[in-house]
Amino acid sequence: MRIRVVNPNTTTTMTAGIARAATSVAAPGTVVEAVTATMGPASIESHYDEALAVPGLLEQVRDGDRDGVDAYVIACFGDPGVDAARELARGPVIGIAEAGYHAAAMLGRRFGVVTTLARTVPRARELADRYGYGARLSEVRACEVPVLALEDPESRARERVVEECRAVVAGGADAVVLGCAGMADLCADVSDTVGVPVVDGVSAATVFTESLVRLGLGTGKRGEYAPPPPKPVVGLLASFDLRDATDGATA
Ligand code: 2AL
Repeated sequence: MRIRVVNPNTTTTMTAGIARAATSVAAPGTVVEAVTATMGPASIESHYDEALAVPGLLEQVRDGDRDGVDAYVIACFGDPGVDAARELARGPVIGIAEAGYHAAAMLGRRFGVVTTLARTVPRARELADRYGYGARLSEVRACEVPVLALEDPESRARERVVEECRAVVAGGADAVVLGCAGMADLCADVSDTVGVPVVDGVSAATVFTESLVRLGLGTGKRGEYAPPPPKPVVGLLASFDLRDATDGATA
């Protein structure tokens, strides 16, 4: 089984951490392909960044489906482009917020999230509503460490994440979801320190996609997630024209 874990930001050191997390939980025989978007922002911490990250991640899904990839993880906590990716993929596509929330909701009554910058808090809440977990989400707290600074020991990221996780637990949460793919490496250590289940969405999404493939289940292709209607795409995005791929027409 091939699972493509897409880092939709363009920072390869972050992809390496994502690959470690995904590989460490994958079953023997599962091939985890961690890939980095070839275009887009270095990190994703605004709606603008999210929008710019979507073409790069769709390229990875489009090419993966052509090459026989079985399932996809979108490894950014804003779950950018997940619906569009589902239109391109036959297999399952799971975002890491989606996976983290589903896992946390099965581990306790209420869960909280610790994200990077405060400006990403509303997006984390919006996604909880979207996935049906609004009433189970106790709070979303920000550690105020920018995404790429998570890798910098001088940012004291681990301490800041632990501090915010403790505050989430003090607020009544039974479990905590880490709100950034760049926190995956911290997860086991933070969980031991904080004393409640701490969920890394990258690992959760990896095993969820793996399970769905093992069950023989893929994205439903009859309605909303059917392949997008082919049409001309021009300008910088011309390579995203799907007409060659779908009906052999030329541009
Ligand atoms: C993220 C993430 O997971 N990857 C990224 O570049 N930004 N999330 C976040 N809350 O900042």
